[in-house]
Amino acid sequence: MPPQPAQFLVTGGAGFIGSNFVRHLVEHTDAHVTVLDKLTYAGDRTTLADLPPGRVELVEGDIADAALVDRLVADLGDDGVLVHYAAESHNDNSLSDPSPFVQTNLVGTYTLLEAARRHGTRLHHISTDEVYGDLELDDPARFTESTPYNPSSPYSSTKAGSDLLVRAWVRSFGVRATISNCSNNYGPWQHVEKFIPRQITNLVDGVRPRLYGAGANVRDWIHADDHSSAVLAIIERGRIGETYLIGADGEHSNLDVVRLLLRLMGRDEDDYDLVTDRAGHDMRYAIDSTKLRRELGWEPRYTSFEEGLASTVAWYREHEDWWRPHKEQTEAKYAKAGQ
Ligand code: NAD
Ligand code: TDX
Repeated sequence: MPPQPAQFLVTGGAGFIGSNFVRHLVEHTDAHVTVLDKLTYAGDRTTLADLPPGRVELVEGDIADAALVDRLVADLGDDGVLVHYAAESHNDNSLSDPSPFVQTNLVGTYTLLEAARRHGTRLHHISTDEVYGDLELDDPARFTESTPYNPSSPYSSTKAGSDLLVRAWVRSFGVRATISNCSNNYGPWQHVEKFIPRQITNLVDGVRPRLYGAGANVRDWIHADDHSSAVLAIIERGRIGETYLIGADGEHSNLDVVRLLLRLMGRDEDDYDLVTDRAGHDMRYAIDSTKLRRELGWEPRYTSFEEGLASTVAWYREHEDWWRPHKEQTEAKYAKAGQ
């Protein structure tokens, strides 16, 4: 087994999945973690507040700030790893204003790559299955590492562009990077703008869940803890220059998810509203994670979606102080869009 890195720089570590990875590092390694996060509307200092200050340091700043990034990457030293989660991450926002998506997802990633190139730093880039576009509901195929890129939205196209920059920096400049493309994550600490937390917190407030279109679209759900264990496996044992798809065989239609949430929260399963569909709404995502499982021996721990969702509902019930400050403004945005 190769030695574990002693230092990590995690961009976007105050967001949903990045903070999950920081917790995973604190629990499963002895490494010191520096988080670089701009603390946009999606990043919250309180998400990291309970972690030991000797292990985790939060630096507030922008991944597109070349001088700051250069200093932090230089400080990582020879055996440090840069793990890049920071992004504008919400499709609906990318439809109303694409500009921060271009700036953070493309220019920000470029800035990190240039620093990794200058300092010879190992980089892992976090991406999404949305770069592959979408599948028909009855298509027997799932996405693999060789599926052609075909993104649909300003969000997914800027993520696709960031992946291509990483590939080019590996090939042209020898940057030591890996990429992972993961399916839809759920779990604690996810912003209330996203599908599952939005519906849970609506139900806490006595508001009916909101399904776009007919609710037929399918997402492939994975618990964020399983995403984190896969990323650490890739950092520790993955091959440089390779892409790994991360997924846990969790395909469900949005309607099925809403019905399950209604049942788990003691409500009638038909108690939802259909609202204006998302423009260009991808129909279905599905990941074939055979390469990751065979090559690195990774397996998800959450094999029951219902159990994972039930523990997520319990978390949101217990952590209202964390999500409440974001709820009203988020719903006001949706109301404007008829959603
Ligand atoms: P999120 O929106 O919850 O968190 C993003 C974090 O990045 C926030 O803390 C934000 O403050 C920070 N950030 C944004 N712009 C920044 C900038 N310019 N400089 C520094 N920090 C900045 O997102 P998430 O859902 O946790 O997603 C994290 C990563 O995982 C993204 O790269 C996303 O594309 C990818 N991903 C997400 C999912 C999912 O289901 N949520 C699935 C696959 C891949
Ligand atoms: O209120 C809603 N009602 C609804 O039906 C919301 C917010 C969403 N939806 C639908 C749209 C999607 O089909 O639910 C599905 C999931 O929506 P999001 O949570 O917005 O996720 P998605 O667009 O699938 O993208 C997510 O997964 C891939 C993350 O936000 C991305 O960052 C990640 O790359």
